[in-house]
Amino acid sequence: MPSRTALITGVTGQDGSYLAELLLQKGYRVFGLVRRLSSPNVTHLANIRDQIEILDGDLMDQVSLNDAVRKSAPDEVYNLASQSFVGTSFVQPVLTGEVTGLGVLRLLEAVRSHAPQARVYQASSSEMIGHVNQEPQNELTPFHPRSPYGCAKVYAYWACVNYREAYSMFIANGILFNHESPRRGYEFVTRKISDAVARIALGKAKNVTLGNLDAKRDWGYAPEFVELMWRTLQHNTPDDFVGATGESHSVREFAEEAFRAAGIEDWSKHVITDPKFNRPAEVFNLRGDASKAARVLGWTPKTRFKELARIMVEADLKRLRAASA
Ligand code: NAP
Ligand code: G4F
Repeated sequence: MPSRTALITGVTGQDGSYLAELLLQKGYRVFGLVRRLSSPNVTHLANIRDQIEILDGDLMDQVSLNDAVRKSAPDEVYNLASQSFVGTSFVQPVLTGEVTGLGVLRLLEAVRSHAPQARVYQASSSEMIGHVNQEPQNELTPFHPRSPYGCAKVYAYWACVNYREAYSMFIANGILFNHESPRRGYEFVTRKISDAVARIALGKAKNVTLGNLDAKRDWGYAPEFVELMWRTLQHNTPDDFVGATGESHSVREFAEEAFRAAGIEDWSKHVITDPKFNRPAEVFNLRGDASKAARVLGWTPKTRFKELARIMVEADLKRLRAASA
């Protein structure tokens, strides 16, 4: 098969960088859309920077999206760019709506005009499900978003379904439950904990301050989720798939497991709570049912909860030790 071309938005992020690595291994020509920042944020691309082609662009800017799609002439487009932090979406709701919601429509328009045959993957979120009324949650669970981020993702999800139906484009949504890794941003709770645990274990910090310890999430391992994204676009018809592990654990349990991974048994001595980290509306409990992805795409996540906490803590210990060597 001749090599295929992919355009990844959000290539500098956690998922984008893992996906770029996966597609390069599969022989793809990979273009990455990168927005202009005063200091380039390419840490996660260090190992593959010379193998991918960077295009300047921003989900806020239609012209740059048109150009990026035209220049890359992609067979597959993976839209992983977004303002992805739920907490910030309460502080910057309009920006979140512009980027995470309307930005997707801009990209769809760019693809419709310049590469209508391209297959499109939209990284939708379990935050769309939000306030759950069903356990576990699958592709048919109704949406009840609880944040401006969740609302923006619902808009984007339906824009994708609409363009699929209206223009017969190949557009697929991944309804992705939380997935983490050593490349997770430091503001997300798992990485905040793994980084703090490593600092505490190395004597560089004493405590970590968190919000709601009772919130429960279905936490998977990001490199396995980008495999699901790829498989979704190889399927013969465009369809929407949940990505999840089927296991749900509280923030408290993650902290407990992370401290244990660093050899600290009494985790509660090091965890402080502060309501300033609580959200105006919380998603209390998520647990996904990814049986459709298993049945149709042959995708099943392997890394379980304890292993994930261990991977993240060990990576942060290694990073901090190297930094102080
Ligand atoms: P991430 O690490 O926060 O990466 C977000 C990416 O979006 C970064 O590359 C960022 O670029 C880029 N971006 C932000 N604003 C942009 C704009 N205006 N124009 C162009 N690019 C922009 O997120 P992630 O965890 O990899 O998640 C990937 C996607 O999956 C996101 O859409 C997220 O909402 C969705 N999702 C994630 C999860 C999860 O648990 N990780 C679950 C469900 C859905 P900079 O480097 O310049 O900031
Ligand atoms: O790690 P979080 O910030 O992730 P959240 O809100 O679940 O969103 C992530 O997963 C979504 C998929 O469901 C993605 F769409 C989204 O882009 C992002 O990747 O918070 C997880 C939970 C929340 O209930 C939060 O209230 O942890 C709770 N939490 C408790 N203390 C905290 C903290 N969250 C953060 N970030 N920081 C805390 O100190």
